[in-house]
Amino acid sequence: MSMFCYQCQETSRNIGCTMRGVCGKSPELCHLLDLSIHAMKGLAYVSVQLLKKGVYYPEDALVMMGGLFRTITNANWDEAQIIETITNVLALRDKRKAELCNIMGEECKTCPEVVTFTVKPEDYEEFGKQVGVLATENEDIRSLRETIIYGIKGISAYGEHAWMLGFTSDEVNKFVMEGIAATIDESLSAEQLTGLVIKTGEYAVKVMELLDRANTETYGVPEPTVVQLGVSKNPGILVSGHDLKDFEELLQQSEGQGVDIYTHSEMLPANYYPAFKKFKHFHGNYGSSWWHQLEDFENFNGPILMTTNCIVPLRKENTYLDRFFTTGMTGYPGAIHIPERQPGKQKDFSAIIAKAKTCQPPKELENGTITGGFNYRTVLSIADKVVEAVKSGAIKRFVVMAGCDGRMPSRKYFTEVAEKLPKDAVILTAGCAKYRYIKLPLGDIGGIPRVLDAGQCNDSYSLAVIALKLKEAFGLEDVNKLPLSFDIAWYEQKAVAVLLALLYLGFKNIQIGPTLPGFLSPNVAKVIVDAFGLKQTTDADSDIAAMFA
Ligand code: SF4
Ligand code: SF3
Repeated sequence: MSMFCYQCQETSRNIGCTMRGVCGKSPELCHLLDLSIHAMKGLAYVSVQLLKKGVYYPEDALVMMGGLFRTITNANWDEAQIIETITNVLALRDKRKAELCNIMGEECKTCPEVVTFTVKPEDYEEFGKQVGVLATENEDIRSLRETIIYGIKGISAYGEHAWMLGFTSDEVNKFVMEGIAATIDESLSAEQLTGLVIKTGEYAVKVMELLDRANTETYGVPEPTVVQLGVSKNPGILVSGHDLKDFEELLQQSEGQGVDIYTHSEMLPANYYPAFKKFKHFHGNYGSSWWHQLEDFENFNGPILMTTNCIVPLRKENTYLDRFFTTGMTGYPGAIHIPERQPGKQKDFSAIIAKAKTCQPPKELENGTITGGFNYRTVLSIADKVVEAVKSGAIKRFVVMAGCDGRMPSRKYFTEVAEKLPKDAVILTAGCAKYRYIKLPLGDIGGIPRVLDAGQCNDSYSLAVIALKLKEAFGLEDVNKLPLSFDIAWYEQKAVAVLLALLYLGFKNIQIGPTLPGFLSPNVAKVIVDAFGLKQTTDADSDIAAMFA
């Protein structure tokens, strides 16, 4: 075994990647990422001890959130950036530890290994081999700890986005510290860790609510929008990932430069925000979900800006490395990395704009449209119409099909479900899972589109709010009495945060696929299945029949 990773849905045999990641992750990168998480645990431990003494550094939470965000599947492939993260986190850990020792004085006797180890950068990779996932021997404890860590990775990603817009929450920040520190606490039982898994869901709800507020207060409430999929005659810049602040600054800096801006994959929902619509050179969306990027980026001809995951490693025949840009928590060896913004200033996107001017316009892939922009505030503004449609029988069921897309052929299931659902069913979606059906002509029910796209994966929060408000509108005690089913596609760790959020909110009988998470041990899976009725998807016909039974 050269490495071990089982954090995503595509993990080898649904057990773990042990030689090389199915995603392409090398053992070397895996060990560095493992060490970066280990370093973060040390910082979290010291932070929690300081919290107990009334000392709190919110900026340390941002360091942790950024560091954890970098470890999400397909976020960062650049070993140099991970080495820098480890060095910085260890230095911060030591600085805070010195302060803690000062405060504790005689009281301070023992520190766990995560706080005391020292390692030189040239030994990081070797050291990382000892501190990975399998360092926890008991498979159930390991499963619970990793579920908490993956959920917190998702929380960190969303928390970091909100932070970039000037929105932060002390309770979320402190939970990130406490949650990560809990994963090295040997005194916690399986039962206590299970409680923490659900608590992670509680904080996933809080951070998604925070990010929803950050996005809508900064850029306005997303509006129902018809997004163009064709191309213009100008050279373009293609923006992927989830970071709206990057998108805004690029739009501002590229205005009037003869360059058009396009969204890709999870950046599609930028089209729905009023603040971005006013830019005439914002052309529309190009291509499909993340795993199509090798072809999409090749055909685009112009530069690509990756603001977050998912980055797919380039193949030998891909020629776009010289027009491939990363920023924020993403990185890719050989790509041009746009540095962080300095206080009070924007990021400098001049290099990518200059590159675009030397490129050919994009090759047209298609020429249709996508409709989306159904934030909960918009849907609730027509709540009377929706309730009436349910009461009259025009809408028989809502099916939440949010989440991630992925490469596995078995994911055709989600297209099939969308196609085969009875015409009186409405699909509520968010995240890049939507690309499996958003371009299908599924029609509408009395003017209500049959696919309501709320936005990015974090906007799954909007779908949960819609469900909870419908529960009120129908005067129901239990949200599970609504004509509502969940058929969730998952891939990376933000989807884990979303799933835990839904469980925390009390939604039962959620179906996820194409597999149950490989990181759930049989015992842990049984606890979750028994308590929440969590199920794995089967085949489209049987699952639809079960939803409508
Ligand atoms: Fe395997 Fe997924 Fe980990 Fe990549 S992120 S190494 S595919 S489990
Ligand atoms: Fe997609 Fe990577 Fe998860 Fe934000 S872009 S949903 S997989």
